[in-house]
This record gives sequence, structure tokens and C-alpha cells, in this order.
Amino acid sequence: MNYTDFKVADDIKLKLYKSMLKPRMIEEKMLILLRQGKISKWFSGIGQEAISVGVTTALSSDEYILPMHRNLGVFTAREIPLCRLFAQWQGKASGFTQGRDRSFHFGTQDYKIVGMISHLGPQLGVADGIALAHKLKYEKNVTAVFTGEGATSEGDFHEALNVASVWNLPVLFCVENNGYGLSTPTNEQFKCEHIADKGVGYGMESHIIDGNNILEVYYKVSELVRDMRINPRPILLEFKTFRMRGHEEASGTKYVPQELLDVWAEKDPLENFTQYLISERLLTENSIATYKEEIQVEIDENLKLALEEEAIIPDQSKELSEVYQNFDLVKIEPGNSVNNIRLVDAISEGLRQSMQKFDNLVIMGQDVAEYGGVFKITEGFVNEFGKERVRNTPICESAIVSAAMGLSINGMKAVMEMQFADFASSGFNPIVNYLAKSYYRWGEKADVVIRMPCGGGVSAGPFHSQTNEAWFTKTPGLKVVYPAFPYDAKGLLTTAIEDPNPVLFFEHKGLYRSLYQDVPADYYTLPLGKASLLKQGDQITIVTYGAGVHWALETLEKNTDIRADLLDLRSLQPLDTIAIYESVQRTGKLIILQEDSLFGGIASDISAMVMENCFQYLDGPIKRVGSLETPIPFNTKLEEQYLSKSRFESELKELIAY
Ligand SMILES: Cc1ncc(C[n+]2csc(CCOP(=O)(O)OP(=O)(O)O)c2C)c(N)n1
Repeated sequence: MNYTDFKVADDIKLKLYKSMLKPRMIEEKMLILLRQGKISKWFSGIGQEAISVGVTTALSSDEYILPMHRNLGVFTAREIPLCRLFAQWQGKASGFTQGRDRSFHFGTQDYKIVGMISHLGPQLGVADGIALAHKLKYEKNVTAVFTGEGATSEGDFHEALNVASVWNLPVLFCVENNGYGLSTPTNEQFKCEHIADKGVGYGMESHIIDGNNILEVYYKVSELVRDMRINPRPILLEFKTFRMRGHEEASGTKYVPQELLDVWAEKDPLENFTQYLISERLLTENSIATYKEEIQVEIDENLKLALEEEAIIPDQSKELSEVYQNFDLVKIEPGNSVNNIRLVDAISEGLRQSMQKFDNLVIMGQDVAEYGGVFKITEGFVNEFGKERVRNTPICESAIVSAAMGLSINGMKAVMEMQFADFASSGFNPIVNYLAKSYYRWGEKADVVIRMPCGGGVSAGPFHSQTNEAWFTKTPGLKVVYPAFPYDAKGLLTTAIEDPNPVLFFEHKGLYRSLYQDVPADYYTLPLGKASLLKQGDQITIVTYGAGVHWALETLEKNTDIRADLLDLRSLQPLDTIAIYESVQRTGKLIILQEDSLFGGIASDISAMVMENCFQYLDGPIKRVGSLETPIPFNTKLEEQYLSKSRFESELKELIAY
């Protein structure tokens, strides 16, 4: 192995040696503990330590690193107390996730490490967001993100590299090409010779580095990041290395030819570097023994602490109270001056005033800049706030949701406009797995609002008409807001932006331009989770939201003899169950109207909750009215037939007559 080409000071060489020795020794210990059933799964990084250690040492401690499951060396090189690492792997309370997630699935702001989620790819986009925040704050920091070569097949890899390149973000994409995915060799994973070759396609500088040569890794990465700080740009690095053990310990290496293991065993990064340092007289048998002893003492002491720590005693209220970051809304009352405006104007106004209030707020979305978004909600924003804060994005929902998360991690706020709510499916993974679970897993908020232009009645067919709130109300950790009026839309949007938790903000397209309301001109907020009682009556309770509110209002205007409570939920998560129960207790009957197809929607859950909590007050069966169990069709007549609107009146009358 060639070490002589890389000029590195002797003290750094020794530091690199010790930094590689430590994860190797920890792993050897963990493999024993694993066999004893004292820790859960283990993903070995033996033979790959030079990459984690070299990259981490080349970065400064205030630069974020987003490691993977084989990057123990990142954590140890950042000098995380080992007792906390061990407690994490044992699912103990002093671990970084309090037993809520395993292995390396955690982050820590104290050490500027943002751990992976199991889905591998999304963190590449998160790195983009972190780097973007640095850029917007004029900080000259590089962000390093790791991935295996297998995960480069995920769309997230492509999206994140493309965004980083188009936005010129200082992200170091570190691909550890260790020969295999779980068991899949590289020739079944991708067709090009080197992953680094892909850099050309993204207009991105790329390099191949011998990932088993610690001096090469450290030297080259140091040079590159020095330059990236002055001249911000993304760089793709392919580290050639090999996975010496199974994907995780239980899966073994049977499918790996022995010759390959033998060849790569010769290239062991620690073994070779040790020999080199001995030949350079920087190490002796004695000093090696001393270093090993020091590390062994550190491991043993910390392991003792972790093993002695009591097992977690489950506390339901603690778990339930730590899904969302606590947020005390400072209610800002609306002023007296009002304008009679449409829903679309109210949302635009709320967004504009939030941009004025929070100078760390960034809007991202397709065509949101000069074009003003397809619904013109951000029209004129570029002139007022500039292109850095009102960002057109490539068509890559997953990377942008992830980038929004990254902005939040690095101290900013993000609003992302889904061009249509339907397209949230292309960013679904980071929404439900990253944003939703982050606070619960490691206490990191996701200060992100995703605006969701949604809904039918506009003859736009199956992919531009869905109202897909139920995809998200299902997922703990997300808030879901769904206003039906301009006044509510503005006040709820400003609150959603103030709230540090991830909020899906549904905006019904059919309501955008079809109704006007007096809306306070100044900034104000409205609390989430409070339904609005639009009409009061003693005969029946109608619970609905979004366009359903207007369908119910029309029905009541037509049938003036019906005396109904009409409850507009406004927010689905949190849900105002108290308002629902109070009304049902007064009227004794409940009909729930939703625009979405019936099965698995919010109506079903409200129905079940009322049955469980108000059964004794009910004078009839609860009725759910939803749209047909088909995709939403394009043809106007077919769409009318599909939508629950067409059946609501008769169902309402039937229940009243019961
Ligand atoms: C979206 C997703 N698909 C599949 C898996 C299962 N899985 C976990 S790691 C892995 C292999 C990853 O290979 P690579 O990216 O090369 O990293 P390595 O494990 O080799 O370091 C697979 C298939 C997963 N966790 N997430």
C-alpha cells in the first residue's frame, strides 16, 4: 500500500492510527456481546475503518456528517462517550434514542452527526438541506454524507446528487464501494465501471480513492474540503474497499468467493498502516500495546456503565408525549383591518407574512420562483425575498422533502409546495419515515410544512384530484391541517409554519378561487386541533372538513328544516375529539362526510371513536359518507358519481329519519 505519496504530519498519523484502532477494538468486543445476546444486530465495518476515520478527521468538528450503518469510526472519531454508544445498542435510556431505535439509527446535534434511517437513501437529500442552510447563512462548512454502493441504485441518490449539483451545494458524497449490497455483487447493482463515473452525468467533480489507505483518504479529503469551503460545490467520492464480514452478523459471507476475501485481507487498512508506522518508527510493539490497553480500559469502563444501567421501564405517557416537540403557540389576534379575499390569496398572504416574520424560512417547490407556482400562490415572492429563499426545485419530491429536513436540522424553517398533493407519493418515504419519526427517535424536530394542493371536482383525473390526507393521518409524528375557508387557511398556515413539527397543509384546489371571505390583513395565528362549529342544531351532528364543509352548507341551505350541528374539523391531526363528542352528546346522531374514498379514511376512525366514547348518547347508527372505492375519474359525470357529495343529502335525510 502506498503511504509515501501523502504528506501527513507524524502526530496526525498517530491520531489516525488510534482512531482506526478504537472502532476495530470496539467491534471485536461487540461481536462477543452479540453472541451473548447483549446487543441486537451488528453491521460490521471491519476493513472499512479508514474511510470513516479519514473523512471525519479531515472535517472540522462543526461540520455535519451523515454516516451509515458501517461507520462506527465516524462516531468514535467524533469522540462520542462510549457509554452512550453502548447504551444505544442495548436499547437503554441513556442511549441516543432512549430505546426507541436501534444500532446507528440516531443523530446528535452535540457531535454534529445525523444518523441514517433504514431506508438508506433519504439522508443524501438531508445532507443537501444541511449544506443549503450553511450556504444561506454564509457559513463555509462542508457536509459529508455516506452511502454504500448498493444504495446508489435508489432514486434518492440520483435526486440528491442532482439537487446538490444544480444548487452548487458543498456536499461531499462518500460512496463506500465494498463489493456487495446485502448479498448482491456490484455487477448486479449497476452497469458502469466505477460509481465515480456517474459524476459526469451530474456535472459533478468525482474521484476514486483507495478506501483502505488511511493516508490517501485523509490527505485527499482534507485537500478537497479545504477547497470546497472556499469554492462551494458538491463532490462525489468513490472509496474502493471491501466488506470483510456478513452484511450483518447473522447473514454470513457464504456467497463471497474466498479468493476475494483473501485478497482484501491482505489490504486490511489497520494492519497495513500499523506496519507502515512501525517501519517509520512511529510505533513500536510497546507503544502499540499501550494504546491498545488504553482503549481496552475505555471500552471496559464504559461497557460496565452501560451494562449496569437499568433496563427501561416503559412509561406510556412519556412515549405518547414525545412524538411531537412541545409547542406553545403564542396566539396573535387578528387586527381590525380586513380584505375580502379568496382562499388562494389568504394562503399567499399567510405565506408572505411568514416569510417577512421568519428570515430563516425558505420556500421550495417546482416552479415556485418567477412563475409563482402553478396556482400562483408565490407570485411576486422572488422579487420580495430573492431566489435563495424562494427556490425552484428540480422534479424530485423525495430529495426536496429530505432537504427540507436538512434545513430544519441546520436551524432553518422550510415550506415545500407539492405541485399537487398527488405527487406526495414521490416524496412519501421521507415524509412518513424521516420527518414523522425524527423527534420521537432522537429528539430532532422537523420544522417543515408541506403544502398540499388537493381535491376533486375539477375534472383533473386520478393523478391531479386526490385528497390523500389519510395517507398521513395514519402516521404518528405528522400534523395534518385541512382548512375550508380563507380566514382559517391564513391563520392555520402561519401557525403551521411557527410549529416546529412537520405539518401537511391541505389546500383544496376547488376552493382556491371559488369563495371569498373577510380576512384580517395583518399576521395572525389560529390554534391547530380546534374544530369550528359553523351551525348549531339539535337534530344531528355533521362532521366534515375541506370541500365537504361547503357541500354540507349547500345541503343545509337547501333543506332549511334540518337542524344540524355542522362541525368543520379544520385540523385532522391533532383532532378535536372533544368538540365532536360534545356535539354528538347534544344531538344523539352523527354523520361524517369525507371527500376521499370511504375505506380507511378519517370518517372511519371518528366513527369508531364516537362508538367507543359516546355510545350511550347515540340514537341511531353512525353514518360515514365517502367517495366510491375507485380511483377518482376524469370525466365530469363519472367524477360526480364518484364523489360523496352526490350521496350526502339522501344519507343525511335517511339518518335523521331513523
Ligand atoms: C429501501 C431499503 N431497501 C432495502 C433495504 C435492506 N437493506 C439494508 S442494507 C442493504 C444493503 C445495502 O448495501 P450498500 O448500500 O452497498 O451498503 P453496505 O451494507 O454494503 O455497506 C439492504 C438491501 C433497506 N434497508 N432499505
